[in-house]
Amino acid sequence: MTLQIISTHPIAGQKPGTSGLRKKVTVFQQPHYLENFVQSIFNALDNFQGTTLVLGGDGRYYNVEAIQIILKMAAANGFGRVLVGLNGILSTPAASALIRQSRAFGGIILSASHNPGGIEGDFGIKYNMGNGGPAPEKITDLIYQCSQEISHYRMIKNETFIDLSQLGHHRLGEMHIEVVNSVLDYAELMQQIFDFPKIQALFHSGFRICYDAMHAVTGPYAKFILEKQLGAPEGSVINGMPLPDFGGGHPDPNLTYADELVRIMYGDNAPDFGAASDGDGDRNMILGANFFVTPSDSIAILAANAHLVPGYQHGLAGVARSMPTSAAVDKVAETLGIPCFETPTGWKFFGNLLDAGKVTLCGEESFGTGSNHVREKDGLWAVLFWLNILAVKQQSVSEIVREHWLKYGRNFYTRHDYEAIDTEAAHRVMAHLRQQMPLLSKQCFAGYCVQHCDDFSYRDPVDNSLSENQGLRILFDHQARIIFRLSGTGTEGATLRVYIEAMSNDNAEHTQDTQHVLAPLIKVANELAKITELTGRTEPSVIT
Ligand code: VG1
Ligand code: CO
Repeated sequence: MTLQIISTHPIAGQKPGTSGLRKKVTVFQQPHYLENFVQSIFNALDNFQGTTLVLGGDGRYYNVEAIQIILKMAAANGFGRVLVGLNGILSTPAASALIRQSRAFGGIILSASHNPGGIEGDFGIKYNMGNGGPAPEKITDLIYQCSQEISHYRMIKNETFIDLSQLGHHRLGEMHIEVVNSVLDYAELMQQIFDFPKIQALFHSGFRICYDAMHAVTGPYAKFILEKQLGAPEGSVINGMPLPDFGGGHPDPNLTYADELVRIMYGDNAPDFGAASDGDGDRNMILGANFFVTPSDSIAILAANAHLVPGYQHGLAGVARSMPTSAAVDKVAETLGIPCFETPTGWKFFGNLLDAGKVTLCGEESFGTGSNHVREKDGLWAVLFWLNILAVKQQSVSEIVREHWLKYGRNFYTRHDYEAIDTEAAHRVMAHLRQQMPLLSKQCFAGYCVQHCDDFSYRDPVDNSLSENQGLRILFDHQARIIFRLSGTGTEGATLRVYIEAMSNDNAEHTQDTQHVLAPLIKVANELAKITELTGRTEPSVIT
């Protein structure tokens, strides 16, 4: 094998965000761009010579080309073995499971998750550690630092394209490559956690599901598990074929972008259960017939019913949620007498808590739910968890949620996103809010009085690391909150996220519309942040 040492220069902006480095495909296609970042990952790691690397992505445009480049770089950098998903495809949770099962040194996941794909769309890359979880901040900071100092990268010279379209073994220089089918391993893991016979019986009794894979990575996993193993009728999985541009759609499972599923679930003769997952398969949206379950409620309901599922029948060690996620799960934790941790946004902050055995379930308001079975959020796992609960309780989705509200109260919750706004305008909004915060204490707005304001910071209870500036919080009495943060995953301008929550113990109010109940607080948020004045936007681009 011929080792090439190729000279390069640092490229600005290779700073990983909430979940890896995400940029337009055309940015990644620039000379040396991908290579620089991959070499920076390797430069930030120690002692991986001869070890195993897991490699795969969500199948979006440029996935296959990037994998061929990374294989040649992994060989030149001294990895002993690379496990690659069939056709270069691995869902994010399956990659996490594979890293753990194969005791790999780590993994490289190629994904921009819920961002649009195709030649005009986004691409992304992130590094996961040997525990299967996203690299923590101290590693992503180091990767960034390496990207700013890089002078050369290593790659072997080899013109042959490794055939990833079939299972099998290859050699590249000294390195061994194995093309694996992760669907089977993943399905087996799910079978260990959930009561498959009970779910089979549920489908057998005529229960109907519609699962929208959004032409993204979960299609093959969902078809195999739901239709083949669990016996849901063929056609229960829609948009099940992964496409490089996700069929032109936006693979983000929410009420705006999963519109086909929403039409079915709110139409005549709607199925009993609806679900969707995102580009890389780590997010989930849960629907009943004519009914939407917010992700914040979903994690609370899973926690409250976990004892019904074989994998969690002995109880939960604790739960964790990202700071902007509603406090619905906190109440369940209190009732169960287990700890509830509040972390910054991004799955990487759950890793230490899971590794230390402090928590079993984790969730984010952004349609992310997961557990200690892997170290990523897991869309299909959440769907199976719901199916297992539905099979045991023999109630409808809406009945389960309403019963939950009756017992714990309802945390009305919404997120308003202002996408692709001017970056400077976004920073002006945050600066304006920061400036006002010291003056807000004890002031009342629309009947809500401010109790506390801060810029959220988190001290990791396991390694004591500190993460600051994680979102501006305005906490009111009666458990109401408004939170502002800027997205760390967008690729165009800036995205301002406004999270609004209010608690209701009044059962008669529980069936009211969320936007209606939260309207006064939404108005307060817009006025305090001067959103229209500073950004020119009169309404959010997406409401979830
Ligand atoms: C968003 C979500 C966050 C999630 C992240 C990655 O980040 O808010 O909760 O962990 O996406 O999810 P941000 O910084 O844009 O708010 V995924 O499915 O895109 O890997
Ligand atoms: Co995702």
